[in-house]
Amino acid sequence: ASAQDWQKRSIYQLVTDRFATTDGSWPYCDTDDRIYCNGTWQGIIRQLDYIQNMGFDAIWISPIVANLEGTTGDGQAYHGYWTQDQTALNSHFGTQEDLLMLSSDLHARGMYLMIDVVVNHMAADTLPPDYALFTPFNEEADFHPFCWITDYNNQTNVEQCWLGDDNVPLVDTDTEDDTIVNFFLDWIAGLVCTYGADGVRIDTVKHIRKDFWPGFAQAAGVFTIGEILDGDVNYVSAYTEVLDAVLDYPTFYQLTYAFESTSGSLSNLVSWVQSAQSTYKNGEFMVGSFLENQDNPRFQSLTTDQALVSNAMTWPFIQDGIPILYYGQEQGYTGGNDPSNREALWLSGYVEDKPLVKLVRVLNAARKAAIAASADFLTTALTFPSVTSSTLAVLKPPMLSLLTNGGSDSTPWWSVSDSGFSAGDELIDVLTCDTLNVDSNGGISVQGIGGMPKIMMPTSVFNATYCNYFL
Ligand code: ABC
Ligand code: CA
Repeated sequence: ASAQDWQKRSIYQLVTDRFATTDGSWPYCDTDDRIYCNGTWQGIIRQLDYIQNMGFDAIWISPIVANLEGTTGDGQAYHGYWTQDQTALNSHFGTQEDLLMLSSDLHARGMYLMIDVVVNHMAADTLPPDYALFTPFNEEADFHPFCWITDYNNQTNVEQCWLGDDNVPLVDTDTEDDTIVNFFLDWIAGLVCTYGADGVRIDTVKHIRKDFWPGFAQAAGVFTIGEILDGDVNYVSAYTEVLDAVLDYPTFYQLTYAFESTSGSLSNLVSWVQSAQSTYKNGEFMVGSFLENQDNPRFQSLTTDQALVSNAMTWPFIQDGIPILYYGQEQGYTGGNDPSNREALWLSGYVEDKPLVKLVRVLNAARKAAIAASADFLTTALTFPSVTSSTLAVLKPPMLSLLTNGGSDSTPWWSVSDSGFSAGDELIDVLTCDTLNVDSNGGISVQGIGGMPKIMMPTSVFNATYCNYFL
């Protein structure tokens, strides 16, 4: 599927080992142990209703290829990022038939599959590594000479030295070598074709020279979204030129700072977003927008104020890019830094009758309704018609979202003089089903309760039955 196809989608990100088991059992899983917990591709198939019921129409699964076996000083390779054999599947997650079945079951539901891939490195459990353990490259000369990354301001150091640590060095592939480059072009084409992947999430993009990526993306032949773990818009922006899309790390940081407490800065969030809109190749349209992922502390490890949580969770669904929700966020998981943020989802019981699960469902419904109602929704850049120290209005017609970081004790007022709607239009808050009419000057003024956000849409475009789900 193309970048345009993905723009309409909403992505559920999951760690295969932690999402669901083949037989539906709920094995003990302590994140601190950093070992495999038995989640599988068959388990994902078993829980596709759970994902689809929330309104997601795409999933991003953790890496699928064979990883180093056994227990290292940093635990086991349950997350899938420690490649040992690029040409075999990780048997902990199932067989080739299982993965093919996942792909075809998704497609039968009209859903997309995104596969996570790692080109930058292979993983070893000794230093120096035993190169003979790697497939297909099994010689020292296939990798950059050993040096740890020590200087993130030196791009050559970032690209040609190694990530990881003494326990698990991430042995840096020589992506300057044509034979290796050509292998990866064939490899990604084959992977996408074999497993019917509709998109690819690319790991450690900033650790490989930029001009490697256009050819790789072309060989993939489907939507590519890269991980550039950096908070700086200008740094990330360069990669918007070489891949279809980037994970929106700069906005992620500002979103977190803005809503993790009642004193966060909403105006910083606004200026970062505006800067990305004007700097990225396709503005903010070609980004993956997220509040949580496998590398950062979950939002609820920073605050458990449910109003702040609800406001922050709303953002990815009302902005210009593609929403991504990391599994477990909807169940209110609170894990901190890696490895605590990779809790087993079965421990939640996959309960759907919960506030945040319902919030996600209505957020997806609102976004889908906006896309269906307006041909321009996906190509109209959001604006901020009102910003105060604790309130924010985000306009992306036919959606006007009202956010606040006042917290659950607050009763915010939003006054938006230019709402983007016409005088007299009836708007519905999709989170409460409350309605109001646009005033004679085209503005609205509305008070919130309990610090909760509002998403206002014309009554004519939002099916009010979705509000009932939320109540
Ligand atoms: C393991 C243990 C951890 C332990 C760690 C040292 O080793 O589990 O408990 O703390 C995989 C596993 C991890 C594992 C690692 C290393 O491998 O999932 O559990 O950690 O063995 C991707 C994936 C990630 C994956 C890998 C490796 C890469 O999303 O899940 O990890 O394939 C760098 C990379 C980034 C990578 C990330 C983990 O490390 O760039 O691609 N993620 C700065 C640097 C970043 C750096 C980041 C973290 O620190 O600039 O490049 O990311 O080390 C902002 C700045 C940023 C700054 C952040 C911290 O602050 O703007 O620049 O990032 O304000
Ligand atoms: Ca590298």
